[in-house]
Amino acid sequence: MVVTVQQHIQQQQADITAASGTFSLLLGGITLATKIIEAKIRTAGLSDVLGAFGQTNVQGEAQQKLDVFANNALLHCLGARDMVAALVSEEDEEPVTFDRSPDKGKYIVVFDPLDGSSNIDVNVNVGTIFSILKRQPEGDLQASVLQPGYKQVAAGYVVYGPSTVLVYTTGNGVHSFTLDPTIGAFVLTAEKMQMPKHGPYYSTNEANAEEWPAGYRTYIDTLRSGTAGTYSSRYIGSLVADFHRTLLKGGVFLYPPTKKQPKGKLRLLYEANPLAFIAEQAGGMASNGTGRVLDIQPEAIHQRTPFMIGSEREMTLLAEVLAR
Ligand code: P6P
Repeated sequence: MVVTVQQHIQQQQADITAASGTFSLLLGGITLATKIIEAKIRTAGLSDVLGAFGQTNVQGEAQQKLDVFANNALLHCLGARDMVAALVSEEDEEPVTFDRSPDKGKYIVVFDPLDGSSNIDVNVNVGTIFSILKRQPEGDLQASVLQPGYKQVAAGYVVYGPSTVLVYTTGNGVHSFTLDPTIGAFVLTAEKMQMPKHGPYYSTNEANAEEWPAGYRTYIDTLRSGTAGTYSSRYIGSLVADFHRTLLKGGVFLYPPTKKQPKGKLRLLYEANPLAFIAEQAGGMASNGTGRVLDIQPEAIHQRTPFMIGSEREMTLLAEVLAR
């Protein structure tokens, strides 16, 4: 008997808010949007959705047509759910808010609608990343958006690849689902996933190496030397795909600070935090080079962070090398 995401959520006992129908409905908005996105991606080459949209987003990046499509799908599917107080997207400068009372609008969803979209034209995996926060009783809505990652209620991603896989956690382990196109539902394929304590891959854009602080060059040189074990380099250039491999096979992904981007390239709220929550729930680790990603107090919704994430052994060695 297949188990869908909504059924799985309702089986979760760990967090009553996660098991409640409201939360299950909320996740249903995300799975619906990602199925709409998946259907468009699958036929991208056949319809006029490839290439640039002709505008830049708040990040100053050229929006791809599918970025806009994916963003609109999530805003539409989630905005219609009355438990949503606000939506924060990589594509929108400000949060989209809804005039709902705090007892109704209980959740804030933060998302990167289509991460790695520049790869879509060459048919490389892309993904949707999401993070769910509870609206705080005190303070304004902005204060509820800028919560540190350890306060996430849930986090997950969908990787659009040879198959479409959704991975999520509500703090009670990491679980994965595969989209079954014959029934149009994400079906449970793995529960309580564990990231290997060690893995044979390091994943980083080595073209930036001369711009990194020296400790990161020393670290990668150590992995390449064979003195810490045998490693291969794997870099897809699509965060969700590089992380999904790291979750399943182990190893380490790094996007260190560079001279051009001393605060890092990747975004804290809707890239680093959700993946860090998943990694820690699976026995892995996530760091900004000086501390735990999930402990960072956000100051702005689009702020960036240096981002290293992976297996216990590789992340422990990184901390040792950076501390020298
Ligand atoms: P670079 C894609 O544009 C992205 O935001 C992530 O998906 C990916 O990990 C990173 O940027 C790749 O950046 O500088 O190596 O091309």
